[in-house]
Formats: sequence, structure tokens, C-alpha cells
Amino acid sequence: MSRVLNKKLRKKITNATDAASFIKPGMNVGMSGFTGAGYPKEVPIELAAQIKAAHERGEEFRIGLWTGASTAPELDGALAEVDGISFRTPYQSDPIMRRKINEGSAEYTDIHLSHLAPMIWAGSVGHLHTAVIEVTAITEDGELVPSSSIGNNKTFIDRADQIILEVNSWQSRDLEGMHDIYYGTRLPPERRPVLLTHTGDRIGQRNFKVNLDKVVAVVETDSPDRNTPFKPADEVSKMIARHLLDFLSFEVKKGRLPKDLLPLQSGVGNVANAVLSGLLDSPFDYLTSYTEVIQDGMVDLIDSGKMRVASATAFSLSPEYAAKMNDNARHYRDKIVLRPQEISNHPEMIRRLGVIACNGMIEADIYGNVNSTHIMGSKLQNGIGGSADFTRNAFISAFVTPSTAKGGAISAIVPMVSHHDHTEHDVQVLITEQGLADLRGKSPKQRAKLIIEQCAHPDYRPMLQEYYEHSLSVANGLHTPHDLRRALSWHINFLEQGTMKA
Ligand code: 0RQ
Repeated sequence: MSRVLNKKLRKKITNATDAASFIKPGMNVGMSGFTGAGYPKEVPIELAAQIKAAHERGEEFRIGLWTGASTAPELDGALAEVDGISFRTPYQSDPIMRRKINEGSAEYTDIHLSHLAPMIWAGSVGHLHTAVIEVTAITEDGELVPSSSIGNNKTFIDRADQIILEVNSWQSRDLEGMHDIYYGTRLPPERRPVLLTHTGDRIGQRNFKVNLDKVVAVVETDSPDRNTPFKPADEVSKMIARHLLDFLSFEVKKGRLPKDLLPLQSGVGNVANAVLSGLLDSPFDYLTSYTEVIQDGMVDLIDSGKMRVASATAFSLSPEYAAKMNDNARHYRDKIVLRPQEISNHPEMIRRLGVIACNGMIEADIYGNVNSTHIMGSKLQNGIGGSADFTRNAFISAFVTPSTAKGGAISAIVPMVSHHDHTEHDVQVLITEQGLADLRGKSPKQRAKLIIEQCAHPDYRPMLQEYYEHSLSVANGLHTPHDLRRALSWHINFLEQGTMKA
């Protein structure tokens, strides 16, 4: 049975080819999608085919692509493959998209995930011509039931000149009621407090409102989200998780954190999932989460009764857990709230709730500056995502990484980071499998000692120590001592000789 219940929009039902033809060269297009959930499955592929055909005819055809965050091969991958994306924001993790950005053939602006929606309202990123949004259903009175991610969809629907909807019947119909769409955001000077004071609060409405006259096409689909399986946690991830959990226990013992902790935010990936698994066997109960994505580990915590409620903007589940969510969405509906990303990542709420943030990084330097986005200074990996929305505003901000990369040829702890995303002022805790450095209340020189001793791999500790001591003797000031001639020499060694040990 069709999930398009609104009579006016039933007349707009068409195929993906015709729907995609509404998108013209040079348009800015806002597409749904966040960590491989809730992205349009058919229109982007058709659009890629039309772009390819145009290029074969010698015609210029590229679009600006805005999303919630990363999507999937059927979206970023397909459009990047045909050189169809001239500009991309705010986050991506697709290998082909990444290649195009690093080759210099596509432009990318890496902005905080909470920033894009207000920037669109302010008009500062350009005009939004088209929105392509996956929804779960269209109600009789023309409301849009959101899908497995919300991201920037509310803003795309409100601001785009024309809207193409994909109604995906693979998504559980019982998702309706899990979402909380807040319509109270304004630009300054009209901005008011967002009155969300507990993780599970609902302050908005269940579904998206839409101006039906702007909807130019509705495509019915039945396709699963990307849903990549998680690797079983390896020993390094488990050790990192153990250090973090020991630290949290210590903070509780010291009376600096309540027994049920504070709302948790965890980045995406296997280490984050290992931390969540570790919490299953931890003494902590009645946990809550104020984060971006719901991963498998969080579903386990909810199932075990350890977690009361989780707030996010999207799912990022393995196929097995996505099937479970589809079968039991009704059961999870009062334990999970999905919100627009300008609310899930809102500094006001993160600061008020006192979130404990834990994110992945590429490298940190001996003073606690963190690089989460670039390999050897110039090459983009993914993007900053929501990591800084959380880090700067968290009650406790932690970063995790294995102490080495590329079989030991790279140290994750370096004299100076080759790109800055999170400054020493925002980074409170660094964790590798070697140990944990609690940097709170420490001066740069005290931090350097801790980070080298606790976090660096033993192979690199003497080299870091030597750099630090040498800097003390040559630096032009002793607050944050550096030898600027040598500060990036480890990266240069890797680029020239394939190892930082050179
Ligand atoms: O390279 O792909 O060639 O094997 O970087 O590294 O170890 O798989 O790490 O998947 O945990 O990602 C920071 C990228 C870590 C991620 C980052 C190489 C390594 C590998 C990937 P290969 P791993 P992870 C909320 C929070 C920003 C967004 C964010 C990220 C590849 O956590 O994107 O936090 N964060 N969002 O070999 C050179 C180093 C390296 C290195 C690793 N020091 N030097 N290469 N690599 N360390 C979620 C959202 O916002 C949606």
C-alpha cells in the first residue's frame, strides 16, 4: 500500500528519472542523509546518469551538494564519480568524493554541523535551489514523516525553491513519533533560549511541515540504508575504552561526576562502539546520551536497561541492528529522540546538559592540540563533523586514537599537529591504548610531560622527549616551547621517507 496518503502529493508521484530532471546545472541541492542513514536512494543515481550524459554531450553540469553529514555510495559516490559535484559541505567520508577533493577538482567547505542550518537561513552559503529528501511516509494532511536521519532536512524543506521527496517503504512506519522537529530557531537578534533541559525532552512536533506547492516530484522507493557492519572491537579499541571507563569511575569516586554520569556523546567508528560496549559491563546505570548518532552499542545499552534515553539526529547501525530497529521501532520510540542537527549539536544544550564528549582524532601534539581532519597537513580525510560542536562545549572533552598508524610508521603524538581542529584550550583528555592524559588545569609544559609519558607509543617517547628538551633550549619563549624549524619535521620525514622514525 502506498505511503503517500496526501491527495495533492499523490498526483506528483513519478519515477526517479523524471524527478532528477528537475535538477539543473549549477543548482545548489540540499539532500537528506547522515552517516549512511535516511539519504535518497534513487534520485541521486538518476541525476548522476543525467550528468554523465550531459558531459558526454560536452555540456557543463555540476551541482553544489549540501547534506546533513556523510551519505553513501549511491549519493556522494555516484555523483562524485561522474564529476557532478562542484562544491560540497558540511561533511563527507566517501572515498571517491574524498579523492576528488584531494585532487582539487571539487571544492569542500568543512564547517561545524550545527552551523549549516543557521548559515542557510542567513543566506551566507548561497541560495538553495532544490531539496531531495527521503521520508518514511506522507500523511493525509500533507505532513512528512521523517526517516532514519533528520540532519538539515527541516531547513532544506523550508528554504529550497523546489522539493523532491523519496518515500522509502523500507523504513519502519513505526518511526513516526520518534522524531522531535523544533521550529523555534531564529536568527539573531530574534534568537531565544531553546528550552530543552533534559536529554529526552520533546520540544517540537513529530513531522515536518511542508509547503505542498513547492513539491515537484514524489518517488516511491524500497531500499535499505547503507548500514555497514561494525568490526568486532580489537584489543587496541578495548584498551582505549578501558582507560576512558577507569577515568570516569575515578571522577565519580572523586565526586566530580554523578553516579549515572552525564549525557554521553560518542563519535562514530569502532573505538566509539567499543566504549559503548565497555559501558555494558560497567558499574554505571541510568545513563543518558546526547549525541549525533545512535550506534549498535547504544541500542545494546538501551536493551540492557543501562541507558534510559538517547538523543541524536540519525542512526548509524549495522544491518543486523537496523533490522532490529525496523522490527521494534515502536518499542524504542520513547527511548530514542531524533532531532534536527542544529539541536542535537547545539552548543547551548551541550553546555547546559554537561555532555561528556569523546571523539576520534588523527593526531595530537605534545601540548594537546588536535587534528581530526587532515593527513600530513594537506590531505582531507573526512571533515570536522560535529566533533567541535561537542568538544568546545562539553563538560569533559576527550579524544581517542591508537598511538600509531600505518604499521607504526606514524606516531599519533607529534611535536606539532599538521592541521588544527581542536585547540589546546578545548581538549581536556587524550587517550591512546598506552594510557590517558588528564590535561585539565595543566600548563603546556605539564601537558607535554603527561602526553609523552601516558599516550605516546614507547618507540616514539624518546624522540618526543628529545624534541621537547631541545625546544626548551632554543624556543623564543618558555610557555609553549617549540623549535619552529623542526616542529613539522616528523611529517616531512614521513612524506619523504615513509616513516616518522627517519
Ligand atoms: O587510513 O583509511 O588508509 O586505512 O586515517 O583512520 O584508524 O580507521 O580511524 O575510522 O576512527 O577515524 C579522526 C578520521 C578517525 C574520525 C577520524 C589513517 C588511518 C586510516 C582512518 P586508511 P582509522 P577512524 C561525530 C564526530 C572527525 C569527525 C568527528 C573522524 C584513516 O574520527 O572523521 O569526530 N573524525 N565526528 O591509517 C596519518 C595519522 C593517522 C592516519 C589515522 N596520525 N597520520 N594517517 N590515519 N591516524 C560524528 C559525525 O560528525 C558524523
